[in-house]
Amino acid sequence: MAYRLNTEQVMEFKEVFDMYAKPPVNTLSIEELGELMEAVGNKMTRTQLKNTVNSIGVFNDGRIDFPSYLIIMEDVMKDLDPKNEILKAYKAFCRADGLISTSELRHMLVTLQDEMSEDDIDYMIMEADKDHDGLISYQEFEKMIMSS
Ligand SMILES: [Ca+2]
Repeated sequence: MAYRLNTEQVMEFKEVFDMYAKPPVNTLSIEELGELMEAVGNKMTRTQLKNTVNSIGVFNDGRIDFPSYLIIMEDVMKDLDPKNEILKAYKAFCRADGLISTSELRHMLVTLQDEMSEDDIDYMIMEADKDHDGLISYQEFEKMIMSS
């Protein structure tokens, strides 16, 4: 599922990009991309940066031009997708053993999202708890979110 940036976001990113991509080349090195990402609150490790840049396959002569940068930002913004937010919340809520009880999960979902009724949530959790042990593993949870 591709994330589409809106015009306003593109303009904002262009402004930031121009601050870091200095003339005459007007492109970013991986280091400069790293500084930029940190400045906009998306601090990434060098490995993450390399993986991101390599994964989009637009790594020409080791520098990132504006269209490539936009693809990277789409990728970053995709991680802010509501489903991913819920997955992140799961990781924050779950116990040390990586499990969450169905009642805690129910509470989390009722709090976090307002598209589903409580009945829908109950049904979804019942379906997700494949082994009926009253606990939802991360795998059970991820399947549930991704299929909803
Ligand atoms: Ca279970």
